[in-house]
Amino acid sequence: MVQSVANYVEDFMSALESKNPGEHEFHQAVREVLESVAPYLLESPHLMKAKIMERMVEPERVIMFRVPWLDDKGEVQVNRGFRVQMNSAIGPYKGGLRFHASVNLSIMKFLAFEQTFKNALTTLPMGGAKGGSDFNPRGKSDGEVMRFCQSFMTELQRHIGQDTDVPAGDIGVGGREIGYLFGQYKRIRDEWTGTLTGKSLYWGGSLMRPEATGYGACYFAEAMLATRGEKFYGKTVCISGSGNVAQYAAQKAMRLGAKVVTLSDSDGFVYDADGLTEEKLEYVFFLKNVLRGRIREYAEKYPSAQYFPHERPWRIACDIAMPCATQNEIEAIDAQHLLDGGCQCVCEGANMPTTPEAISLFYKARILYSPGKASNAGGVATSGLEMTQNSIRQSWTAEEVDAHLRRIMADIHAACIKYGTEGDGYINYVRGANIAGFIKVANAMLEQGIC
Ligand code: NDP
Ligand code: 2IT
Repeated sequence: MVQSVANYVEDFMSALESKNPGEHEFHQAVREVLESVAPYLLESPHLMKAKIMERMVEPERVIMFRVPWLDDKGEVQVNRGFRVQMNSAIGPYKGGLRFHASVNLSIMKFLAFEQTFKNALTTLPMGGAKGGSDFNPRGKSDGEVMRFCQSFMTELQRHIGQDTDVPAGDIGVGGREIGYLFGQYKRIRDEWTGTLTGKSLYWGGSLMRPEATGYGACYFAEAMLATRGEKFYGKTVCISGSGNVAQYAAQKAMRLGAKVVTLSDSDGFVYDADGLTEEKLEYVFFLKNVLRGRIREYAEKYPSAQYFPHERPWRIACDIAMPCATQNEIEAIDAQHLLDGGCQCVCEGANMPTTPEAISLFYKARILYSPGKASNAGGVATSGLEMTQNSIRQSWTAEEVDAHLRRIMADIHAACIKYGTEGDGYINYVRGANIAGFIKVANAMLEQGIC
């Protein structure tokens, strides 16, 4: 059995790799899911016969388009836009938009593939998609960002809709960008619907959506820690990133009594041995969301902090690590540093931030480790709650949304335990999340025939 699982995975992967050459992130994401679900698949002839896995790795639709816009100097700029509509078996396509210079088809496909299983885990009816552009918002004026968003939406609008595909934010796409995108969508389609989530509270957004990914990750980490009789209280936490997910992960971890000692951006990280406070975090919100500055400036303002350029925070000793920046930001060497520093729990806020080699080190060390598709699902889950509120033309209170979010994160944790608990009691959250998400999507696909 072990041999045939390995053979199956290798045969499948070599076919996938030759059909999708050079798409390394997509290969990585598929391999991780496949390794988890292969034993289950091989014992399910009906799924094998229906070629469920072969169908899951083929996006239902890939849209790639030109995004021309005028910069402040009056020069024409051209970017590439994407929307990968991966799977609509359990609901309309749903997933964020990423604006970052690194965006390419491989990254879009990996994110859309992950999103399909993540969305299934939320228990809400949402299919999987991802989109974005290689547009780099860094250093761009508000006017440039607006003109880019308008051009991007001029094409995207024909492919989306409240019952078809509902985009949201991701790296480089926050409240400002969602506003410009929504404005253009409304102008062209002449309709006011909840076609985007992450909207402002002034016009259809949900309370708690900005907080949801970071808070949800902390609720998930709380549940993981509880399996070992532990809590956030008194723990030291290293967080990477300083954007939406990192900011609210830091806020919730602090409010649960932990000491958050690092934040980062793509230029380096800050280490504050005294820990963040509410006042310091308020400054981070202002620095990153209003001034759109660099995390280096935190160390200039607070002498208790040191700035380390071109480095990641993982060599700082901590009990809990929360990677909240980007994919593959914890490599094997970083994982070893974390383990050497006594880290007991790695809870992913970002998508696929840990390389396979690093995951395997965590697994061997038997520490708590959760994949993003489980622990960062609170963001898209709250997007699902925003869709519901838009549909019924009502707004729920923060307490109501938070209660839903807590329940959803608890349910995802329970699903991981159900499908991921190993013989010795160790909870393999990767396997648990992959199998739970896969079963739901696979059954839905099966029941809908060959489509
Ligand atoms: P933001 O754009 O708000 O913040 C991203 C942060 O990560 C910034 O600090 C950014 O630094 C840093 N970063 C981005 N790219 C890199 C890189 N290549 N190397 C180092 N640092 C980098 O995005 P979010 O906080 O929304 O997203 C962070 C992660 O969480 C992503 O993986 C995203 O897919 C995931 N996620 C987001 C959800 C959401 O609701 N927003 C939901 C679930 C997952 P800089 O300012 O220098 O670019
Ligand atoms: O990766 C993610 O789950 C997100 N960027 C959020 C997607 C969403 O639709 O809210």
